Order: sequence, then structure tokens, then C-alpha cells
Amino acid sequence: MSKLDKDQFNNKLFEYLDSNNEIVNSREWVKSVNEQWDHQDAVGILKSWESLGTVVLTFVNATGLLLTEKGKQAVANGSPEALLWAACGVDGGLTPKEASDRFGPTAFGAARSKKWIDTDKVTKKLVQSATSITDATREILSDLTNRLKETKDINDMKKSGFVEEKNLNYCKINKGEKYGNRKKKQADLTLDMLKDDAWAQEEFKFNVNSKGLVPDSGFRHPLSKVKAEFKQIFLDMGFQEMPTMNYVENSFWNFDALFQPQQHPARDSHDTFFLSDPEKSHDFTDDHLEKVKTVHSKGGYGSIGYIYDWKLEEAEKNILRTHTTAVSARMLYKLAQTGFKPQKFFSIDRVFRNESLDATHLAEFHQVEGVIADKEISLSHLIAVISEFFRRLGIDNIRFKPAYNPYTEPSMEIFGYHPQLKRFVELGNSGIFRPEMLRPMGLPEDVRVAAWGLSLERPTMIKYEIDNIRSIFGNNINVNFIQNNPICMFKPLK
Ligand code: FB9
Repeated sequence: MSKLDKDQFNNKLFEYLDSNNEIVNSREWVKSVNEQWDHQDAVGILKSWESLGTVVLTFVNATGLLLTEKGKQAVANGSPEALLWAACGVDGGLTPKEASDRFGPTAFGAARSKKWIDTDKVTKKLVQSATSITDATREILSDLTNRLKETKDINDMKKSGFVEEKNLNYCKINKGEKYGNRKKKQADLTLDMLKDDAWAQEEFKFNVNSKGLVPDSGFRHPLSKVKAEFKQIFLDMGFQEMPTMNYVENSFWNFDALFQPQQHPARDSHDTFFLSDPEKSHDFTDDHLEKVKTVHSKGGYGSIGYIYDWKLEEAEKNILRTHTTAVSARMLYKLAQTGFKPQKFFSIDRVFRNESLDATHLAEFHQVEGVIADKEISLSHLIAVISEFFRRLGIDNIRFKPAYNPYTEPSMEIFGYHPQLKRFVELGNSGIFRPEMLRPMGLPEDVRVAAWGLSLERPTMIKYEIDNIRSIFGNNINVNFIQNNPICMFKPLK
């Protein structure tokens, strides 16, 4: 039974009454208009019209025989006794137990009483004793009103559970004395009606409140919505997006160029996905390579380096990038090679970490990174830009805690008061890139590069109150949520 659409029902009702005097049997009429409509719902609406004097209802108590589910099955596929007879004609018949299990206790009795089946003397199985049969039960049930008249038959059918007495109360519907004052429904919305909002007084044949069909369209993933918001903030702050489409990176750009030592724990397969094919790549210049090798092994630019035997083969190993800071390194190198000028870059894309999975961590997430390269950039600039970035995300009260990254010194973890969570949350990490990273690229000594990073998943999970990242990312996501999640808007703080 589908929900009865009120407007549609009223349209049909008055359309009919406009051209007929009365409706003799509301139940028959409702079924004739829409099989799916529930008569009870219709009576509800009729009663409200009656209360307005638009119609007069005369209720009639009636009961009727209706097919039960079992009755409908018998009409559709044949009566159980007929099905039993059919089954007895196959592979030597059925045992009485099989007969009763498969077709119910009454089928056996009925088929035997109709001499359709008998017990085989030898096999003791039930076999057909009639070559053809007429399934009278099915015929009668298929035409109840005309074929089931005898009380005895009716009681048999009831006892066998094929039919049941049902309340078929209905009402006769006549026009009421206020029938005429019902506003004539307008077929069109005309310009005149729009002029002085006259349309508000009109009733329309079409349902102006109907929620139009939702167009079949694509859906933006919540992560894409938050990404778009972040991107807009970066663009508004004058940053330009870095090209991040290369998930595969080599260890040189992901680690070595960032002055991350080759024995750093993050560089082993417990944290990083190494590729077997292509296992290695060498898309860096020998000049840069030599300088990186030197600063790692011997130091330079005021640094003592890490004093270890730096290996080229380690740097050539291909991996799935663990951070988009690798992309920042490539961009800064290009900037050094093409002649330095102040730049503000950002990136928002996937990074991969071979980490233990939990409700908030997958083996991949989207890193958001901002990079500012200019002469005389100091920590205060970084703090100011980060504060402005998060202010535009509706987060204030930003706090910085000293931290450590192999490629930034000083480094700071970022914390802020999250209005939605009503508590301080860790927002990300940041720092000033080390000269051991920038100078081998060829960047002038007085150039400073400050950067910060965060994820896309955390703010998205908070924004959309998602407690398990798997519900929006991965193979068993909640599609309905992906399709019906609210717009993403971060309200910048004053
Ligand atoms: O996203 C994080 N938190 C966060 C961010 C935003 C937010 O709400 C927005 C305002 C609406 C709410 C929360 N984090 C970073 C903090 C934590 O979630 C942390 O547990 C998980 N971190 C990830 C790394 O996990 C291993 C988030 C990810 C992260 C951390 C650091 C960086 C990038 C991503 C970085 C960096 C960096 C540092 C120096 C120079 C350049 C880049």
C-alpha cells in the first residue's frame, strides 16, 4: 500500500463528483482509482471534507471474503493438493512425510479424498492415481465473488485458510450543501496571479508543494566539499595550487631532499609503501644529488649534517608519497632553478602511510599544505598566516607547541579551540624549512620558506560528525550519507 497522495486524491474525487452525482461505494471507488491507495486513508480525507460540508458520507457496514496470502498463492501457482498431485507424478512419488512437509497437512487429505493420489503398495510412497485433474480450488479462488457462494464451500475455504472474512465497511459519498463553494482549481499559474500574489489564494490542479523529482545527478563527496572550501581559502589568501597528481614519488624528493636521514624510522616499510615495479627512479639532477648527499653525510650551510654514508640506491627507491611536502620540495627546487621570487603555494591531495588502521586512520589521507617562500620570513609570519587560515575556518584561539620534523626547524604543532567540539584539538604541524633542505636546491641564503600541514579527513569528520572514517572513505562507505550530506560552509570568525 503506498501513501495516499492527498492532492491527487482530492483531484480524482472532485473530478468524479463534478461529473457524477455520488460515489456509491467508497472502497470500490478508491480501488478503481488507485489499487495502492489505502481506503482508511481515504476515509480520513473524506471526513475532513464532510466536516466542511463539502460532501455527505453515509457509512455502510459490510464484510467480505478476501483471499489470504495462502489463497493468493493457490490462485497464482495452484492449490496445495494440486501441487502435491503434480509432485506425486515425479521420481516415483513422495513419502507421506515429504507430502505433508512440502504441501501442508490439508493437501494430502484433499488430494486423497479427490482420488488424485494413492499409496503405492510396494514403495509405500504416494503416487498419482489420476492422470489429470481439475484444480477446482484454484478456479473457485480465482473468481471468489461468482464461484464461492455455498456456505459449506465458504466454511471449507475458510478452514483451509484460503479466504478470510474481512471488514469491508465503506461509505456512500454525496455532494454536501457547501460542495459548490469549493474553490475551482486553477490549471495554470498566470502572470496576473503572480502580480499581486493572488496565486496564494488560488488552488491549483497541480501540486505546488510537491517535491519535484530529485534529478539524477552526481553527488559531491563530503571530502570534496571540504577540499573546495579549503582551496577557496588558500586562493583568497593569494596561494597557488601545486600539481599533486603523482602519488608515486621517489625517496629522494620525499625524504632526502627534505634532509630526512636514510635511517629515519619513517623511511622503513613499516611506515612507507615501497614499490617493487618500477622499483627505482632517478628524476633529479646530479648537482642537486651531490649537494643533498654532502649535506646529509658531511653537513654544510652551517649544519654538521648527519655524518653517515648516504646511499644513492636508497634515494632512488620508489614509494607512495607519505606527504605532499615532497611536492613542495619539487616546487621549491624549480623556483630555485628558475630564479627565486616570493611565492605562496598550497597542495591538497592524497598521501599514503603504512600505519596501523583505526577509526580515524586509513593507510591514506588527504594532506593539506601551505608554503610561503620569501626573504626574511620569520616564525611570526608563519604564526600569523596559520592563524588567519584557521580564522577563516571558524577556528580561533590558536596555540603553538614546539615540535620536531626532520625538515623544519623550528617546528610547531598547531592547536585551536574547535567551536563544534567545544574543546581544543590538534590542527596540524608546521615549521621553517631547514637550510639543509633549501640551500642544496640553490635557493639564496636569505630566502626563508615556512610551511604548515593538516589533513582533510579530520575537519571533514568533525564537520559532518563522522566517528568512523570508513563510513566515508573506502569500500564499505555509507552511500546514502555520501549522497545526502549537507553543504559544507566554514563561517570565518570576526
Ligand atoms: O588535520 C588535523 N587536525 C585537524 C585539522 C583541521 C580541523 O578542523 C578545521 C578547521 C576546520 C580539525 C582537526 N591533524 C593533522 C591533527 C590530528 O588530526 C593528527 O592526529 C593527525 N594528523 C595527520 C597525520 O597523522 C599522522 C593530521 C595529519 C597531518 C599532520 C601533520 C601534517 C599534515 C597532516 C603536516 C605537516 C607539515 C609540517 C611542516 C611543514 C610542512 C608540513
